[in-house]
Amino acid sequence: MAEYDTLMVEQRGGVTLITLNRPKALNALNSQVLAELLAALAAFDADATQGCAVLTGSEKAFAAGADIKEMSAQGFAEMYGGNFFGGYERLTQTRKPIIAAVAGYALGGGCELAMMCDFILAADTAKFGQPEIKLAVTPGMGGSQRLARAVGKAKAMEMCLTGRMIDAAEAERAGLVSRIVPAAELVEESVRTAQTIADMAPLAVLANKEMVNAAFETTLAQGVQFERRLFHGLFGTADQKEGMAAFVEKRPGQWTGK
Ligand code: CO8
Repeated sequence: MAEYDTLMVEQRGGVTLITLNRPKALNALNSQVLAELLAALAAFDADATQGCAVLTGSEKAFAAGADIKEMSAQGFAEMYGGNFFGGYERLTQTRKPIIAAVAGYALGGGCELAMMCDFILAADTAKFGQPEIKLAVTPGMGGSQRLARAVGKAKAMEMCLTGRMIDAAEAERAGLVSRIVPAAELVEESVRTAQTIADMAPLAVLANKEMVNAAFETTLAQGVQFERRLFHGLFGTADQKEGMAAFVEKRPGQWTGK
């Protein structure tokens, strides 16, 4: 498996565990992290033995944002001309699911990175925020858009305009995270959840991810139509035959991914 400077990557059964590893900078995201993360996720997506990824950080910080030291001296020409961090959106094109396992700070780009994953499991120590306004800028990796969709206008607006952080309990109430886990169990529980997904029929996993994401891009009628077409399409797979036969025969399904 490839070695990275800013990430640790390991496979646990069908789960790829990716750990951001810039502890001295609280996992601040720079161009190297971006390049390595995209490479690690591309390798995960292409590996037929892997069914779900977990992206995590340290106990203190999932990621404290984009690297302020890397950005501070840049001008408009470098940022706009070089499409600074523009490649990050490619992360959302990963076809298999990615769970963000967040402990400690997920701020600015760190919160945005977590929201680009398919769902967030939060440690009870997690803190989410978009503090860019305090640096006289704004979110730049989709935060204003994804936060507004996740928690609604009022809370997103307050968070972006004041930079106020929310804790795990508030994040769960607001619908930003799927659930809260004790910090000491975060990685194990996230890997367990990811393995549950990795054990499902692979084509059904891709289809479920694709159709939930379609809810954010289409009208209700188009989304429902898209769902029905994918549902119909899965009846052309061997795994659908196996899954329904296994239910009737009261045994676990054996998937071929076909
Ligand atoms: N960038 C660079 N270095 C950082 C960052 C960061 N975002 N966050 C922390 N660090 C560094 C600190 O500079 C410090 O380094 P050193 O020891 O060399 O001084 C080290 O990490 C430890 O940090 P602290 O001493 O500050 O630790 P504390 O426990 O006192 O505080 C905080 C923790 C509250 C998380 C604090 O570090 C903090 O406020 N960090 C900055 C948070 C922030 O403002 N994030 C938003 C950044 S901007 C952004 O993310 C924009 C995203 C969009 C970009 C896309 C462009 C297209």
